[in-house]
Amino acid sequence: MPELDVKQKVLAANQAAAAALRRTFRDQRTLVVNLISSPGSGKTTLLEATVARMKDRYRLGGLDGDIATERDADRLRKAGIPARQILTGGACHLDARQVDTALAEEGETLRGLDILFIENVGNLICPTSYDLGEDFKVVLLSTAEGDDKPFKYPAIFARSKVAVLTKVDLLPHVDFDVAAVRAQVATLNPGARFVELSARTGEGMEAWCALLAEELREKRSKAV
Ligand SMILES: Nc1nc2c(ncn2[C@@H]2O[C@H](COP(=O)(O)OP(=O)(O)O)[C@@H](O)[C@H]2O)c(=O)[nH]1
Ligand SMILES: [Mg+2]
Repeated sequence: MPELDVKQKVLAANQAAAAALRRTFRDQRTLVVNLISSPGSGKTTLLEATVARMKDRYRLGGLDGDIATERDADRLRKAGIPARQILTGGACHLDARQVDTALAEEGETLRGLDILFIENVGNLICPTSYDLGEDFKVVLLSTAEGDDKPFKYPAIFARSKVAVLTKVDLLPHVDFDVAAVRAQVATLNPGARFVELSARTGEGMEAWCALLAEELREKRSKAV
């Protein structure tokens, strides 16, 4: 079978599994956020800071995709929420079946949450094509990574509802043109929300948490 056909079959199977997950999340009234970025952009740190601000008011949980180690799920558990690590067996992205299996194995603790965060495997390429049944994707870019990345990795910026610029506390120390990044994101995805924050100083965290709360409210107001 030609390689292209194989890839299309894999993606079609993933799409079916994602559609089933999306129905489950709708029935459970859970907002699901798929976080995607390069390794080290600050996904887990942002989740830790988010948990610290939101866990008293919302039931939160996490799934963490990685090639190796339980480190990220451990960090989220330490932050005070249920979390499960998914080891992908070398794959550079999570797929919907892995999410389904992890949720089934975890059982009650990740069921019926207000918000489920899925931290994808770190890179800006493979996770782009794999729907996980999420409500929306969030792409993160840190100020340490260079301000040319949206145009270099256009698909993920085009498909993410929210773009988060992380580590803004480092701006005085790096050459990074925030306006240029905003302009690239606006070109690729005119409707995208753009959030600038630092999980370290807390700057921008209120706006990020408010965005999540608003998305949850909106999902629930639409649910029948
Ligand atoms: N200065 C600064 N460092 C941060 C910030 N957020 C994360 N980091 C650091 O960036 C590194 C990678 O963060 P991590 O959350 O593990 O990234 P992940 O691989 O995307 O999950 C760690 O050393 C964090 O302490 C931030 O807002 N400011
Ligand atoms: Mg991480």
